Amino acid sequence: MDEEHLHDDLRVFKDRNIFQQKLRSFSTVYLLLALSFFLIITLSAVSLSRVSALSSKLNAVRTEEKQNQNVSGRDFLLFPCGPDSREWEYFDGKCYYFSLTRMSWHKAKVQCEEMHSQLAVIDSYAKQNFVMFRTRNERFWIGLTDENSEGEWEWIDGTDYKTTFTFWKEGEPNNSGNNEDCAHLWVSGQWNDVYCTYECYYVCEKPLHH
Ligand SMILES: [Ca+2]
Ligand SMILES: [Ca+2]
Repeated sequence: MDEEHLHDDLRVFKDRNIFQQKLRSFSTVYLLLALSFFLIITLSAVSLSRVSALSSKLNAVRTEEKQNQNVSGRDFLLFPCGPDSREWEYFDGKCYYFSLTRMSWHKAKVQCEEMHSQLAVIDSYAKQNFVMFRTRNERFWIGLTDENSEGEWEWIDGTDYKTTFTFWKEGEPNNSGNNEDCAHLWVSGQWNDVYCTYECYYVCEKPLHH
């Protein structure tokens, strides 16, 4: 072997060595890349599962809050006819509306109907008691009339007048001037008949779950 050959061999060996070194460093880089990729995937998976666990916890809390509001929430307990409205008051399974404006009996009847309710039908002392404390001696229409046949009083929802509670003022109904066919609450919540075009306040009622 001459010197030149030896030199060549040495160069090939060197080149090989360099190639192997490069290969090794490449592998290291790839290995590192793969490792970081794996790490990123794992971390993302962990954080994703944490986020979803958190959000499901949050949902559970929210549902619980809603349930609390429905079951024992002060708003719904105090205002079953609607916590966002001061117009309707709750009593014994129904919601009542006490008008702030005056109008004839027929207009009042329509007003109640437009609010998916009817003029109040007072069929018990408990209900009378509830209504009279809120009408405060003012005149308020109720759903009672003898328009169809003089002296034959009828509740607008078909409740039998003859067998149910009444609370007429003494001497009423008197059909004064032969023209009094609509009933309203008055002083001490007692009832009076007056002409139907008279303008006074009115009480509407509707079931709690309409
Ligand atoms: Ca009458
Ligand atoms: Ca009268």
